[in-house]
Amino acid sequence: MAANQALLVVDVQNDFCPGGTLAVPQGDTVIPVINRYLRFFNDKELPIFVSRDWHPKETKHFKRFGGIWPMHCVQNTPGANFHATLKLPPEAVILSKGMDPEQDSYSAFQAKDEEGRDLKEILEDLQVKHLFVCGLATDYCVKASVLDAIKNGFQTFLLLDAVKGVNMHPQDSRKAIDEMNKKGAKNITITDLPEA
Ligand code: VGL
Ligand code: ZN
Repeated sequence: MAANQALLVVDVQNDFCPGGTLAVPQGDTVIPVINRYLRFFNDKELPIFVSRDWHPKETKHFKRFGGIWPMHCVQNTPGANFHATLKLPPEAVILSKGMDPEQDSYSAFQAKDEEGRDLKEILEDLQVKHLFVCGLATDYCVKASVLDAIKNGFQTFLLLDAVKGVNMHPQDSRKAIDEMNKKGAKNITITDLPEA
């Protein structure tokens, strides 16, 4: 693999896993596969980004304040922690999003690192050209992140065996994948990686 590739792991947080307040059905079942991608990229010293939903207690994103979602991923609560079985290497860059109480922000391209830099800036700095995306949820944050990656000119790969959707309507994930593919995302699975 060429050096201009990076991995983006979207929102693998307790509240999106079984037992959480906005559980993605079987959301935790993709974590072992995500860990294999993490190991693969880390072994090759390729950059790894992990986004997290990081909401204030009061935000228009939540039902109580006019949005569509139950409370989830409130800053500094256990629900906002990365799932305990996710094996994040210390080099992984954490990007937080959803802090603005006035708006929904689903895309990791709306997220910022500790220094306030956004994903696009960092990827361009590192001369990343190919972005590999996995995580939760297929039909929301993964979709928004993949579509933004394409818009921003990155060749974008959807890691099909390492995503799961909310499926408020039963076909939502299927439709999201179709839309990502139509816009140019390529589907791959772990066996497509060399020597994975
Ligand atoms: C997400 C719904 C609400 C996600 C975040 O990470 O996909 N979904 N907030
Ligand atoms: Zn959210």
